[in-house]
Amino acid sequence: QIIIEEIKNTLGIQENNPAYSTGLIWGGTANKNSKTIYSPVDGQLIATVNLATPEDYETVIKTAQQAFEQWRRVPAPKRGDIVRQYGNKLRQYKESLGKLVSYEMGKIYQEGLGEVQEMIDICDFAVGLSRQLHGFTMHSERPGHRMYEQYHSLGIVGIISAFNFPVAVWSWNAMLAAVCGDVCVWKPSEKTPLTAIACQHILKEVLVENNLPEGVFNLIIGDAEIGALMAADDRLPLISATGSTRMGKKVGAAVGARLGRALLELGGNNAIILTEHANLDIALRAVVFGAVGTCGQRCTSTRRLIIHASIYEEIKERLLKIYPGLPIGNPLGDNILVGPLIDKNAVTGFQAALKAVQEEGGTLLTGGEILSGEEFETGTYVKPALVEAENTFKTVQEETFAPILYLIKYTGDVENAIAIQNGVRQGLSSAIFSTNLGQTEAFLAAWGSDCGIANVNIGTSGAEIGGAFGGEKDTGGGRESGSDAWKVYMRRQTNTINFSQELPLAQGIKFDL
Ligand code: UN1
Repeated sequence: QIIIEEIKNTLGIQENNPAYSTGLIWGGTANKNSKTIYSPVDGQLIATVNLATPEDYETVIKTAQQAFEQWRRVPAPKRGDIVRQYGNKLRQYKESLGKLVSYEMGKIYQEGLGEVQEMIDICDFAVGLSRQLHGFTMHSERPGHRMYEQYHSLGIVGIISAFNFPVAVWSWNAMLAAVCGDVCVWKPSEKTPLTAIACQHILKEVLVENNLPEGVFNLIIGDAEIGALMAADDRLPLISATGSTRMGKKVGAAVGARLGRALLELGGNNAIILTEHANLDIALRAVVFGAVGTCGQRCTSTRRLIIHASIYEEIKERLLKIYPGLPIGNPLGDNILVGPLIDKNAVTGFQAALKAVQEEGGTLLTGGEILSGEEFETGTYVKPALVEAENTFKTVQEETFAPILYLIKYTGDVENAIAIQNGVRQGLSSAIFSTNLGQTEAFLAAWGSDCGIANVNIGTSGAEIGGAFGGEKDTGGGRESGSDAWKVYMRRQTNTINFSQELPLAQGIKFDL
């Protein structure tokens, strides 16, 4: 309760001061269209939120449409200035928002702060970008002609985000969309609506201070029904969705059926390759953080460790020394590395995967237990598991959103390790630890890693915002965040201008009139 009060006060989120269609009742009781939010940290009821109805959805879209007419006329650098102000507010609220992320989602406070830092970083990036929405100019083949291309705002961007990065992934999308002149409608995960509401309230301050309509950034708290409405709605030219491959296939199909644009950031099955030339001290740090950090609930979490046979036993022994002593506990506590899983369903999924992989012939080396006792009454704290397995096992082929690390042995050349790494349906993040240039370059070659992210001597998780983020195959192919990911939020137009007194046709076509 102390945490809730503190968060309420510092973030200024008050009851009956709803963001669009979001009735927030602190500690209140549920009515038929509401959802109670309990913290995975201590099982306390944090708040109750009303879920939007299809009528609420219509209101939100109308509000967004109106705001778009105003917003797309604001010069891009001025839009950047609004994002700059939001970034400054986030600096001000960093600790309290980071704490709320930690309390509502369960990641450790350090990671909660890190998540808000990602938001601040993307704001800074977007501010610079607002003066760099460049197109090319081209030389026309015709005399007295000139060609260029320009990028225009697209419209309403639908953002469907997941519980594990409840605010950062939204901000990657929303801040780029904002400088691009789009308005957005954000449907956060139903599991983590409060962090979203907090972000909306902080944004509202900026919008009010600048006399802009709140409809530039819309929030809708709803269930899968609202997500389906968004995917099928041709008033939303772009849907950016983060979550499971199963969800992404549905969203992608619905958006594709109306020829809309979908930016999908879906499941990963990320591997680290440890060759015989790896610096094992740095490698183990990356492996442990990648596998157990965020309790294995990042889409970039390390799920497979592909180890050269010559160092396999040493790695196994070193991990077996580290795993039993991992600091697991209240993520807001000091020196904790592993917090809880998001809910009991996730715990069931964790245990089911461990059972299944053992039935397939895998060996559970350590972990897998649900912690009990005073600090762990929620039943959401688990011991991260290490499993010896084969890459071809069905369970290993799937993404289980929990801290399970599969140890897979390879022999011979690094090409064999790369084939194992690529031998899954997902293609998000990958890494190699090696000090041998031939091996690292083979990993980065066109015939190397098939993932959207390929790192050398760095783990699979924890990407910086400056690069484009996303992956191939079942990961969905979308790219968000840095580099030129902004282009998907804009429509591209090619302009040919004739300043001569003639009308020559392209390709030299002649005709008489
Ligand atoms: C996600 O899990 O959906 O690279 C995003 C990382 C973070 C983002 C993860 N910067 O691990």
